[in-house]
Amino acid sequence: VKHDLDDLALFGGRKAFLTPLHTNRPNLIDRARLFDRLNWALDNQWLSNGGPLVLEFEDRVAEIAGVSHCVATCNATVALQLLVHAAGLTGEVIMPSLTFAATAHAVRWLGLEPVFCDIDPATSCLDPKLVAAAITPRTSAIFGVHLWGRPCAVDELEKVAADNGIPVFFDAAHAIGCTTEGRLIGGFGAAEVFSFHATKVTGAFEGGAVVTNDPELADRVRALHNFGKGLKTVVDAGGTNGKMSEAAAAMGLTSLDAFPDTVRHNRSNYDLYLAELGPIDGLSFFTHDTEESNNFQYVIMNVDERVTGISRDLLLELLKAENAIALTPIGSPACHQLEPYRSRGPVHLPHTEAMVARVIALPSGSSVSREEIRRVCALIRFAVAHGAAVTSRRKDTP
Ligand code: T4K
Repeated sequence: VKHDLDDLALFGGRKAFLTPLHTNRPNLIDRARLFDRLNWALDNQWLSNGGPLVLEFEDRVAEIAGVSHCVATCNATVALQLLVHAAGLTGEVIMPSLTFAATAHAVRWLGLEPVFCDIDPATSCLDPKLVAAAITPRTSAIFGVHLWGRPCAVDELEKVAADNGIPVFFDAAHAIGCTTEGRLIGGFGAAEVFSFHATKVTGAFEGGAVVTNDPELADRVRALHNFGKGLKTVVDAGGTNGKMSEAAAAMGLTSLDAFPDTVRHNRSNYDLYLAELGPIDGLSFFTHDTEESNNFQYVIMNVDERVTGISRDLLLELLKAENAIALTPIGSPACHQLEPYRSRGPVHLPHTEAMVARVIALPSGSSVSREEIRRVCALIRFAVAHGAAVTSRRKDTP
């Protein structure tokens, strides 16, 4: 408990947490089940190349996404690249700048140009009207991103794509188990991509998946992710190695087993944050429609410095000093503010820039307890209650 500014670790006081409380820690799984699966795979002596655990994982992911086809991959970045090849994209791809660099890098790596488009601040995802205005003869696709598990305006984006005769794909790295208007994320656009990185709601150590209802596209992705074996038509890329291993699938399946518990835990963390910090002037949260399903993996808080007297950056610094490792969330800084895109010419995206300057991702996930969250909230309450004083003392502290 902090009573005055001297108690803050930022100014030499004792840290609130002895060991770092990380944001995006891997969610808890049943280790015995994981080890059983790993032992089974070792006994089975089939460790990669479409083994039985990968096939089971693909079936389970397709079911969660409500689609007919799933191709599991080594990560989501490669899954995005596979889609670029499978769909024969060229030239420009329109996407938000407010996303993790992987979305843009996947396209850039293959020599295409990501064209960054501003968001609708209400959704924090692509603004379909701005997307329509950004289309040029060189545009070959739209990549929407369901950032922080908040679904894009899928119908509007699909309409813009159809009107222009190009496909739309969705980077759903954050959005497994989420719905929009009761429809599951996974079945929108030509295909969607999930990530099963360790920090995601469902982890496979590293992993990704392309999900789609288009059998031909699924076949092409499946062939491309295994050196092009079985390709029915010529694809410039030939093929790559984007396969998921049996070990990753063992972890992914065990993590999917835990998914309902993880979501329940995440929901309770999210409700607790809202109850503890929601009433504080100057702090607000991205909320989720209670009629929809969500995985609640990301708890994103906005800091309005004009009200709190403490900036987002200083609040992060203060929390980090206490070992309560909150982060600037995925998408902050935005892609157009990062190399190699920044040097390619100035782009001004006012809504994106305003949002990245004020958001914080708070520690959540099933490895974070309610008691830890209460302590994080107590720190934030103290920091905001003394916002101006903390700011002025920080200026005087070398
Ligand atoms: N599209 C979007 C919208 C994405 O967010 C991502 C990835 C992708 C596509 C591509 O997906 P993958 O190709 O990765 O499947 C991490 C992840 O590597 C990346 O998967 C994720 N998004 C991105 C947002 O975060 P870093 O470099 O920011 O992670 P790092 O090491 O700084 O860790 C972040 C936090 O997680 C820290 O608080 C520490 C904690 N952590 C991390 C790991 C790996 C743990 O507590 N345990 C761990 O094992 O990229």
